[in-house]
Amino acid sequence: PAATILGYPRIGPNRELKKAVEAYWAGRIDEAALDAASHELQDRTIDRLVGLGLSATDSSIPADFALYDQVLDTTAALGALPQRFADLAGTDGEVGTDAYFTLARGDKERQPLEMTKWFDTNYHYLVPEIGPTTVFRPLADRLAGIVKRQSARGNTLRPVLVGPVTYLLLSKPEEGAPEGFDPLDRLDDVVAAYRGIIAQLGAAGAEWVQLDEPGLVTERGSALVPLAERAYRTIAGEREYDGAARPSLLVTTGYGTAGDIAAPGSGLAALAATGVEAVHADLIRGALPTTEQLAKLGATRLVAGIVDGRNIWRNDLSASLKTLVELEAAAAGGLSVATTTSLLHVPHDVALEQNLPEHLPEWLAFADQKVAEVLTLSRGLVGGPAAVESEVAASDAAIAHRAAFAGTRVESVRQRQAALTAQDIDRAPAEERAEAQRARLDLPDLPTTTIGSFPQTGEVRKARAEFRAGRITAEQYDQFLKDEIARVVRLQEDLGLDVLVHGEPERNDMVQYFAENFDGFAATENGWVQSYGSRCTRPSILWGDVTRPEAFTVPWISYAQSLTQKPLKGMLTGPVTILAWSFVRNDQPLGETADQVALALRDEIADLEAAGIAAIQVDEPALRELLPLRAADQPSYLKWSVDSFRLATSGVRTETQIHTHLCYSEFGEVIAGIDGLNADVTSIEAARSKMEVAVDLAEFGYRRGVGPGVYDIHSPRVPSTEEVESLIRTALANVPVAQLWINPDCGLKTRGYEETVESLRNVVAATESARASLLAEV
Ligand code: THG
Ligand code: ZN
Repeated sequence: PAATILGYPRIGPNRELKKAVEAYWAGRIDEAALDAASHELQDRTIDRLVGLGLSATDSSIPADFALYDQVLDTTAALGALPQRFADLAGTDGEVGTDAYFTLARGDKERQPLEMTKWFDTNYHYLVPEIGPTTVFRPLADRLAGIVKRQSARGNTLRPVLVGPVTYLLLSKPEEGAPEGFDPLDRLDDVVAAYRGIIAQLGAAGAEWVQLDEPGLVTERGSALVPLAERAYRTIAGEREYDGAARPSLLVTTGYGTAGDIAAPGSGLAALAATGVEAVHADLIRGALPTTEQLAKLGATRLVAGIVDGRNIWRNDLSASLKTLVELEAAAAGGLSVATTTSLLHVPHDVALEQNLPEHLPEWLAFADQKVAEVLTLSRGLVGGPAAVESEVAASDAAIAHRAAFAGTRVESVRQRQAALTAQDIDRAPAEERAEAQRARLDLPDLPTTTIGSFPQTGEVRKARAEFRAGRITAEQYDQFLKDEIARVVRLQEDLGLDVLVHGEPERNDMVQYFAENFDGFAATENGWVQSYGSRCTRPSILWGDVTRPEAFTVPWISYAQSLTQKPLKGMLTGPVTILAWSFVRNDQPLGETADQVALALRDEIADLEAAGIAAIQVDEPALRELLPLRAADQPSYLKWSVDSFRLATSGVRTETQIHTHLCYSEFGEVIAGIDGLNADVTSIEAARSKMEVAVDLAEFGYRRGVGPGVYDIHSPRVPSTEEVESLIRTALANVPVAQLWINPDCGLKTRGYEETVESLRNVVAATESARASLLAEV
């Protein structure tokens, strides 16, 4: 194909897939109805892509239709069930629809497969569990069925799988695997199954198969190239499998530079030498391949990822065409135009947005607009600039408009940033702060608190919807929220918690809420992006210089504080998380944008402090998420990210306590960064990892307040008092009592009230008993 995309949003323009899948789980529709709904969406998606101009017959359109997750689809196509789920296999080892969803969601006895971040994105995949005896079998019936169905409709699709090296790289050793076992040890076995899958897809009519190998762009990328060479020699070395022609193969490397970053393109050249017909490079997050490496591609086609799959800004077509023309001259095997990654990370269609600020739509490209950009660039490459003159002129005009638009550069913001000094990110020494805060807050040993949100009940969501729809007045909605806050404050007093929260009923999402209250941001109405399974978020668009027109959390927090004598925490989301979960302007370094968000937050924090709030929490759950994939890029990231948090939080007095909250594990990697945040109290997800973080903290020698979670809020299970006591004991064995806080793992937003109240009651009881035994010891 001359023009292609690596993947397309699966959720549907009106979240049709989400609705169908959730209806199936709830038993409202049967499997036949789920199939019908997903087939209908597949048909509509393909018809849409053909309508936009992609060819229906030359394998330009990827068959990328996971019901839940593409890594889980690959697990199913390999029949790679871990022992603990072995009973789910069908008679030939196949993974049926219910088995597939059981892996994703668990059942009464079993935890689901672990969910974790897909590279440095906000998409989460299900981690395969691979052991020395995991059986791999070619079981591509579902994917082959999709290919055949579309073939009957006249469409030749290109089925997509996660490639073998990346699949095993993203896997974890199955429980019980011997010490030192690495899933990549099973490469040869898995490769044999991939050959079988590719043969099945070929038999179903696929002319091309796409294998995604973004694992090659990670820090382990260089070391993985020899493994990839071995794997792909076996898969692609011959044009025929057992006498039947195999489909052509495209290997993609989105999200960075494949292989050695010192020799851009060397990873592609190594893949090309194995016999694959096409290799793909990400030309935005990755480096441009050198001419020398391009020469080594020989007859292998280069698929140039030049339209950004990670962001929503309109492509600079002039610049892209120039790059493509240069690449074409050097790529003897031919050049195709493509996206950098699957379009899974962006919403469907700008045209579905009716209420964006007037200036914004022409700057943007969602998935459908990106398809058009790919096609325009491909036509420009074939027909020369004259063939796409009007499209290029429109792109030039939009980019010029954006650069010159007033809100893109706000002088007062620029001046404030230019005047920042080292003092602006510094506070009094931590010990001095701890003492002043102890005197002010007057807390017991092992103070108890929660992370911030309380259950968002159907009632809260209903009231918000009614207000949005104009069915209740602003006054009525306000009163509803106040009543809800009062109820949550009273509940916390009854439970005997020490530092209270207001519960956040006024917030839809911890990032969108801030985007809606800052200038420089726009929220979408329909810009849903899959986060995991059927769950989606609507990332806001950070398009201009950021300011905070007026205090917006202060009224809620002050009201809540007025209801209690106990300290109540102000609640904010930190700059890094706001960036990580938004679409961020791409015309200046992220660190500069982070500082602007930090200054807006700093203003809000100053107002909270002036209103008498003694403890302010600034959450950074996404600090780990944006960590660059390559070690060489990590120190500069940790510098700007940590400094932006400090810029937001260092304007307060010594006796004002700054809290932060982090989740999504792998703390070992960022513990120095966490220390650098210089927060007075840090709460961390820990219950699921059985307090391993407490050991990490001890090894690091962490000195400030810390609350490793003692209640796993990701499960409806109520922990017993004994269980919580045992976690507190483990924490106390590693963290001095003066530093230790007691709190759940994360916010309570997704939990129900019944289990929340019971669990918190046990947390408080366990804390009281721990305090009693501490007293008994002295
Ligand atoms: N907010 C944003 N991004 C996030 C999270 C968040 N990324 C990481 C993590 N949290 C992802 N987790 C979730 C958890 C729940 C949901 C989405 C992402 C979710 N979404 C609702 C749904 O799909 O039905 C829609 C929510 C809404 O109406 O806004 O439940 O917290 N930005
Ligand atoms: Zn959390």
